[in-house]
Amino acid sequence: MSGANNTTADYRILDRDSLPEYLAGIPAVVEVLGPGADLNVREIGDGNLNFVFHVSNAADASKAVIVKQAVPYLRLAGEDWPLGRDRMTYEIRALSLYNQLVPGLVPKAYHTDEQMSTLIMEYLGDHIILRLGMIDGIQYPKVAEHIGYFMAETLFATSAWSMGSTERRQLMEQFTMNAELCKLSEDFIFTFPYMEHGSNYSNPATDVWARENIHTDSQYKLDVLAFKNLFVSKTEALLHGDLHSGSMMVNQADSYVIDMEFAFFGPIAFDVGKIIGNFLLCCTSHYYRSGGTEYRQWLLQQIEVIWNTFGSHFVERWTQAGESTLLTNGFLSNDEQAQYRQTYMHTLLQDAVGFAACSMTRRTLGIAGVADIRDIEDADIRSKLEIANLKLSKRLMTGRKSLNSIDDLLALIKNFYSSPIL
Ligand code: ADP
Ligand code: SR1
Ligand code: MG
Repeated sequence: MSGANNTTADYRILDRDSLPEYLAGIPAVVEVLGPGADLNVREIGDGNLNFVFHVSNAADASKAVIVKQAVPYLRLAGEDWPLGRDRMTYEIRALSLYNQLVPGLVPKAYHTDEQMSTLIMEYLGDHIILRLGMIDGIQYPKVAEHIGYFMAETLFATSAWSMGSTERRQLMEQFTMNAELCKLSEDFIFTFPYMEHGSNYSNPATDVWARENIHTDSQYKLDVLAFKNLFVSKTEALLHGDLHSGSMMVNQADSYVIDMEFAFFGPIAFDVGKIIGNFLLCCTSHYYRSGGTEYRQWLLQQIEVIWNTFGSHFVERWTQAGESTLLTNGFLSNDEQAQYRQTYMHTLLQDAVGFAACSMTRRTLGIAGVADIRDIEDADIRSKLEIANLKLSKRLMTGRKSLNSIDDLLALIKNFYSSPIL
């Protein structure tokens, strides 16, 4: 089966009252929660799209699961904005593949139900959303390595450097029709935030700045368009598709990647750039938040570790790979291959920086903001931080082509932050 084709016949929206009975019919879940147990059910979803329930044994809270269900609308916008439930089928497929590729970096799936658009998975009770930890200025010693490793393993393994032509096309077919979520990204990451649009967020001083410096900057918008073109046309690897600090659950030792419903075959640089952009959004917020200089430095170091871990693992996998769609014994010498890999990684960094720039602007001007900035109550402070993020986005976009290394990127960022932000 290629596209997910959910029918309504077997679908109903679950709630606190109906969940216990639904779960009682699923042996794998009964095994986790305990047979015949009284259940406590809480809706804990804080995301933009779906409903997420924490369900636990009333007598023993250590026995718990997470139930995530897609509803036929965009939660962020309300029931008047229809959105197909197919997204859960793609999340189920991606999570299943990730459990093979990077077990221990994603939650275990206990049960999946495409007709009900439901995923029942491991409860990560000892972990919190990375974005919330970073807002509070908490350092996580392993998270950057985990993110870099996750990207290297998943992106290399699903690329044409690793897979044979036919098996790769079969895998691509499993994700090609994640059309509605790709369209959301096309609209909300690459289009609406750069123009007047009814869905955009509004903060008066930021709106004025955006009108004068974003909406009317043809070169910047043409650059964004070029990245939108890359997004829709470069089917390089299976992307997570929404890899930001809100899609990571962490503690001091472990990190888990969640929420892979946007998975599709796209440009590797998109996943890499999105996560970098989100660390920068947080860094800017700490010119106001309590983390201060030390935490801002830590955030920038993490960008370096993410890139270096990603780059070294990705290149290591590539160097060790056997024959694949793109690797043919005897076609290039070892020296030619090494040279090519270097050029490839270099371009990937520049493209990741372009995607980071888009990510920063969409989270600033578009409907779906980030709590790092949007939760700051003082509109004047918020606006100064927003404008700083927009300026940094523009600086990244114009400067990306002269970046030869991660050191160059960090130098550009530090130079930007050397001017007053507030
Ligand atoms: P959405 O697709 O709507 O964005 P998410 O997958 O991001 O939903 O989940 C929303 C929230 O639910 C997360 O921010 C997190 O707080 C919680 N959550 C999701 N999965 C888990 C899990 N496996 N364990 C614990 N909490 C989870
Ligand atoms: C309307 S776009 C909603 C956003 O929320 C999701 O988490 C993705 O980031 C998406 O772009
Ligand atoms: Mg999501």
